[in-house]
Amino acid sequence: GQVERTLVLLKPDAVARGLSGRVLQRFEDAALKIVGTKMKWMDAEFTRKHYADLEERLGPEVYNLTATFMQQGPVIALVLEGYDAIATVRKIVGSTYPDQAPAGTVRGDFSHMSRGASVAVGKAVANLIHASGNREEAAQEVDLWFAKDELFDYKTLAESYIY
Ligand code: YYY
Repeated sequence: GQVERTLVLLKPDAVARGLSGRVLQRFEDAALKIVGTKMKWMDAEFTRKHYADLEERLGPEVYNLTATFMQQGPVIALVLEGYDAIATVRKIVGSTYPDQAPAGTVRGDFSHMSRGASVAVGKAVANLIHASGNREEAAQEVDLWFAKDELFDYKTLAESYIY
């Protein structure tokens, strides 16, 4: 592994439910460093760019539900940096479907909605967080969401112990 940057979104359900602080705490506790952050209310065009491969991967129905879900309120975007940050964040976040996410993960601990429930009400699964899936995705997503001068280099106190 090595030091990586990854994009995380606190989705509209996380922001609206007032979970931002507690979720961010988990990332900070794992020595992930905030190197960029902003709030944004996504529109249809930006959602398309963010989820560029989703329609192809999961079909138009899932795409449309997810796009609607992402635009129902503002999101908080974060770029997190750390050792194996991409995999570490995914581990902290847990599986896409909250009922398959173990206790101890953000989705496992805070999500209300199982996959079955989301299908039953015809909505996207409300799973609180987006996190880049791999290096290529992370590079694309960080680039889409943040300009170079919105990302910061600095040392945390923990870094002087770890590295
Ligand atoms: O990377 P991750 O967010 O965990 O899953 P993706 O397969 O990229 O799907 C993106 C997003 O779409 C997911 O977080 C919820 C939504 N979604 C859904 O509502 N129902 C599905 N069957 C699949 C995905």
